[in-house]
Amino acid sequence: MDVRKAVICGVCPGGCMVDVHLKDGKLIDIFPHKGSPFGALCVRGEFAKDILYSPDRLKKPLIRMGKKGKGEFREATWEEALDYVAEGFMKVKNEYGSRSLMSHMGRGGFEQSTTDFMGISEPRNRAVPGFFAPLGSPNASGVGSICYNSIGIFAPITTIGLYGTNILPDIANADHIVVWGTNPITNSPPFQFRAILNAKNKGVRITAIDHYKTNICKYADDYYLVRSGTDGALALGLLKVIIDERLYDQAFVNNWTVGFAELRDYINSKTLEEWAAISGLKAKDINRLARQLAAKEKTTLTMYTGLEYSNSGVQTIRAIYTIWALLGKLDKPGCLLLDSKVNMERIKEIICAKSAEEPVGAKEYPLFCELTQTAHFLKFPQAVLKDDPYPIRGLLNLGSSILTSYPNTYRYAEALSKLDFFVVIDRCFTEDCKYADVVLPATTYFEIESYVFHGSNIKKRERIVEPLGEARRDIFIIHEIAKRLGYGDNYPRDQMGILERALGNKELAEQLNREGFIKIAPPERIFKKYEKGGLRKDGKPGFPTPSRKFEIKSSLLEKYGYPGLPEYVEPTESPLSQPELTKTYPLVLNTGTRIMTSFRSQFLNIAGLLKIQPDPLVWINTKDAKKRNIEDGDKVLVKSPRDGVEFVAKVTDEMPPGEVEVNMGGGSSYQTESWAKSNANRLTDDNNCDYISGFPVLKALLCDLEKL
Ligand SMILES: Nc1nc2c(c(=O)[nH]1)N[C@H]1C(S)=C(S)[C@@H](COP(=O)(O)OP(=O)(O)OC[C@H]3O[C@@H](n4cnc5c(=O)[nH]c(N)nc54)[C@H](O)[C@@H]3O)O[C@H]1N2
Ligand SMILES: Nc1nc2c(c(=O)[nH]1)N[C@H]1C(S)=C(S)[C@@H](COP(=O)(O)OP(=O)(O)OC[C@H]3O[C@@H](n4cnc5c(=O)[nH]c(N)nc54)[C@H](O)[C@@H]3O)O[C@H]1N2
Ligand code: SF4
Ligand SMILES: [Mo]
Repeated sequence: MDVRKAVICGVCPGGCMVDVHLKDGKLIDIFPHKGSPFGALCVRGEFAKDILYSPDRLKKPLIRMGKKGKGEFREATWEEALDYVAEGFMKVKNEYGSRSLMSHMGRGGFEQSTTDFMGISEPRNRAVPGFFAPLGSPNASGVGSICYNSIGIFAPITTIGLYGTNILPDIANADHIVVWGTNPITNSPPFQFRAILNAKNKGVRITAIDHYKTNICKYADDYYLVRSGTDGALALGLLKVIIDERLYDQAFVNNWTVGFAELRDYINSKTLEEWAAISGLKAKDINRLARQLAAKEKTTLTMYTGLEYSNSGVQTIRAIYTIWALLGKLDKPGCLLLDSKVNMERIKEIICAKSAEEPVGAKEYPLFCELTQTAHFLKFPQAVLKDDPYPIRGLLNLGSSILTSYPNTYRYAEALSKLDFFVVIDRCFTEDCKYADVVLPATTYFEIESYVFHGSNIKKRERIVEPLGEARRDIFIIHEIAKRLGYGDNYPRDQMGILERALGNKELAEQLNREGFIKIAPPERIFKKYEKGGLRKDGKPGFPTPSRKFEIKSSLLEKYGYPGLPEYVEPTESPLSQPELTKTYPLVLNTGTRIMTSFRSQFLNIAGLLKIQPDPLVWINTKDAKKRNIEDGDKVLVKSPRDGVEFVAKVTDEMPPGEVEVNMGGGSSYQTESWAKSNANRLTDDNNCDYISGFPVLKALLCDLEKL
């Protein structure tokens, strides 16, 4: 038995440190590496060997033989497949122009080096600004069209001037932790939950805000259940109490904010009872929560996807930041810490043409395209099917299962089927692959050497096993395609090249390669930097916004024609906005809360994990179920105005009356039968989006249930 200690888990990008047992070069078992704060193992990690050796893994390049959608392919050599890929894309370029080429990267591109060299969701100065940029296409896109950017870019940049990654909950020093629209228990990696657990053991108060009683609600001292998609109204109700009761930090408001008076006027357009009624809470609960937020000096906040998928998700998140600002809880110990990250140097010149064209989606979501410098993938179908704003004809998709992840599956399937040339790089034969011209097999992280960041430290990722079949590392596949298109040098071609470019210099790269670990002491923490300088590039005091203030009223949003204040918008498909439709679809449909056993569409073919949760579930309240004659474990049809999809009922009072929650991720034929037929995104709508981010409203729609 070969035992390897303190290596990085290779199942997901989480970066947990584990010990592995190997025999004859094969992974046998995996354990958490005790003693390290990053030594964790989630339930999926426990099934690492089944995931690594899953018979569903792609092992050879495939070239399509039959009609699109049929799934008939032949195996090819890498040389043949890569030449064919380059030819296919060049043909599209020659026929329709460079702008007709698009790239898209999903969750499967989150291995650190893939993200660093292909990543686009945040301006990183190591990455090429889009795979087809050197040919002159502005159309790089990614899963940031549907995840993270509202919380990571749009809300924080328009309010505080920083990226979300630079606004950190100081969980270790807090007296009160608010967990809002996120579930650190199921969401992996498990580090944040551990920190919360430690805090709880020290007696720190935990408050959770969700749309149903999740397991983090059960851990919390208090929890509040809102009607899906209405957190904006709750936040404004809290702000009303904070302002009416003068709980705010007067000096901070005077010196460091713009828009306070306008916000107060806007909030007073409704009574507290009215704000409360919209969100499904009582005025006295909002009053109590506001007082609790103000009471403790060290109140911190963690929030995420539960807030991103409503019609005003960006404004909701801005309203929540405003609560912390008014309470004077920014950049103080135990509160929300602010950082200004210094980008690493770029050591390699990137070949890149600046396109004169606007990317797809710039017309509808100009701020999205400006701040991310990418195309909006929600507008991909219309570009293919309607040539709007111009035709997209070629797509390179790395690590995304588009047909299970994007709303209105049929429309995306139609778009994929109409492409002239479509290439998929994945580990499994997803539903998307059926429409591909070429499918290229990617390695798991167990099969590659790389690096991960643990706080400010850098750890080398060791190769644990040799690549399966002919699978190759993503960034090398990308290098090979780029080489054939004339710009291979944009991407590293070997391990040292990766490390040198990633770390910004040769010495660090050699050190990491030699020692496996580089400790970099974080800079000494300075608090209240808005008073002293340290947040802005010019070194002056203030926030890095145009006004130098915390912008309750955002000048950037106004510049783009959006309301500057964090105004509330009722979900456009809700019992309040559509009473007629509600007669046919009386339940609020929420989709996609994380489950521990899957990772979006992934692992729904792994027997051990499926034992824990075999079927895709729809959670429904006991009374709502009884009305429909539904019992726990029944097969039911979930019907939305778009389609009907089969799920298995979980009848429980943990789901409040009037709300349901369905699991997402199903819909690929390599998954087990019950998941393969249950694609939640057949129920969702690609035309119902947050007006700023263009994120689809995946968590505030209408539906009904029928027993099958
Ligand atoms: N209705 C509804 N829809 C949703 C959501 C929701 O809550 N509700 N959530 C949204 C969110 S938050 C997100 S992030 C998106 C996720 O959208 P996707 O990015 O499509 O996420 P996954 O389903 O995880 O698909 C990842 C794909 O990458 C492959 N893969 C994994 N690792 C690698 C790798 O190292 N290399 C390569 N080449 N491929 C790899 C996997 O096999 C899988 O096919 O879905 C969104 N869609
Ligand atoms: N095990 C596992 N881990 C994952 C993933 C996975 O698929 N599986 N996906 C990864 C991805 S792509 C992402 S983006 C992150 C996301 O990480 P999280 O955002 O933490 O994901 P969830 O656990 O779904 O937590 C979202 C919470 O918001 C709640 N919620 C839904 N609608 C509303 C609402 O209207 N208001 C409020 N207040 N709450 C609401 C949901 O019930 C849920 O409890 O997790 C990552 N980690
Ligand atoms: S979260 Fe789970 S699967 Fe991901 S790296 Fe950590 S242990 Fe592995
Ligand atoms: Mo996500």
